[in-house]
Amino acid sequence: MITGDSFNLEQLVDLQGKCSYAQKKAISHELSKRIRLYLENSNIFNDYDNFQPRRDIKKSVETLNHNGFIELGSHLNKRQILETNSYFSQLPCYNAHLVSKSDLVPRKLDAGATNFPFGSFRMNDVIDAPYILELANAPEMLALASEYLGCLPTLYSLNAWWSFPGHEVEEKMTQGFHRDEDDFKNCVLFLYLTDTDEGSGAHEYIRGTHSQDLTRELLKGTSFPLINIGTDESPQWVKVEFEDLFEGACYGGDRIYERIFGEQISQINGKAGDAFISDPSGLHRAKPPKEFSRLIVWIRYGYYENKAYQADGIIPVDFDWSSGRIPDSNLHRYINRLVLRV
Ligand SMILES: O=C(O)CCC(=O)C(=O)O
Ligand SMILES: [Fe+2]
Repeated sequence: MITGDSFNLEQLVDLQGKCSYAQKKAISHELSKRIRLYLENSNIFNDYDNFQPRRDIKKSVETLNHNGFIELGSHLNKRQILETNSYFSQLPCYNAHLVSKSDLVPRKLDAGATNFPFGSFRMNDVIDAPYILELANAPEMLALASEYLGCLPTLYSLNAWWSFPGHEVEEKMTQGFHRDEDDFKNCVLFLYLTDTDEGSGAHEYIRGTHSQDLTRELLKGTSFPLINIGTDESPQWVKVEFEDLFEGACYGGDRIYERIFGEQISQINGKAGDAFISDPSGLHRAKPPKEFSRLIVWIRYGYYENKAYQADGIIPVDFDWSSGRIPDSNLHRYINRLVLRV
C-alpha cells in the first residue's frame, strides 16, 4: 500500500467512510505527506521534474483554493473538438450520467439514447477517445492537481456523458446541488465538448463552500441559522445547523443554498473545448439543458482507490504504453495506475 505500513487499503476506505468533512480534510494533509515520502523513497520521485507546466499555475491554485473552482479556458481547437465529438457521436451511450448507474443497455444517438436525460460512455471508450487521456496527463493539469492535493495525484476516474434536453428529471442527482467527497480530498478537471450556457446545461458552483472556514465567513452576513425558504409575504423559516451543510452529499437543499449563498453561485459558461477544475466537495450542480444537448468530460484526481472508485466499480483498462500518447515513465505509470493497466 502506497501510504506506508500503518494503513492498508481496507482500513483507509473504512476511515474515509467514518470521517466527518473536517476530519477528511485534516487527514488529507497527513496522507499527502506520506505519499510524498513514499514517492521520494521510490524511483518515481526522480521523474517528477518531467512535468514543468508551461505557464505559471500559482494564481490558478490560489483561485482554486479560494473559490473552489478555476476556469482554464480553451484546451482543444476547432478541429480537435470536431474529431472528439464525431468519435462520441458514433458510439453507444448508457442512460445515466455514469454507466454503472444505467440499465446497461447501449443506445446510439439516433436509436433511443435521447429518450433519457443522460447518456454516458464506458471508461475504456473515454480513454480511447482522442485528446482526453492526453489532457488528463498534461503537465499543467498534473501540476495544478499536485499543488491542490499536496502530492502527485492519482487519476481514479474518467467519464464523458450527454445531458439531453426535454426531460423532467425526477430524482435530480447531478442537477441538484450536492457535494462529492470521493476521497479525503479530490479535484475534477471538466472539459466541455459542446458550447454550454444557461440553456444548455451550464455547471454551477457555490464559491467558498469547499471550505468550512470560508463558509463560516459567508454565513456571517445572513440570517443563518434561521433561513426563510418561503417569500417575504408568506415566509417559511427553517433552522439549519452548520454541520447540516456538510453532512453527506447534501442533496435536497437547493432552496436553502440559494437563499443563503445566492450571491456566491457562479454559473460556468463555456465554449466547446473549454476546461475548468473544481473541488467537488463544494456545492455544485448542472442546470438541466433546455434547448441543446450538452457533452462533458470529467477527469478525477485523488490519492488512492477511494470510496468513489470502489463504488463505481472502476477497473484499469488495457493500454499500450508504447503508443506514445502519454510518456511511458514511472511517474505516469504511477499517476494512471488505477485507470490504465500497468
Ligand atoms: O453535470 C454537471 O455539470 C455536474 C456533474 C457533477 O455533479 C459531477 O460531475 O460531480
Ligand atoms: Fe457532482
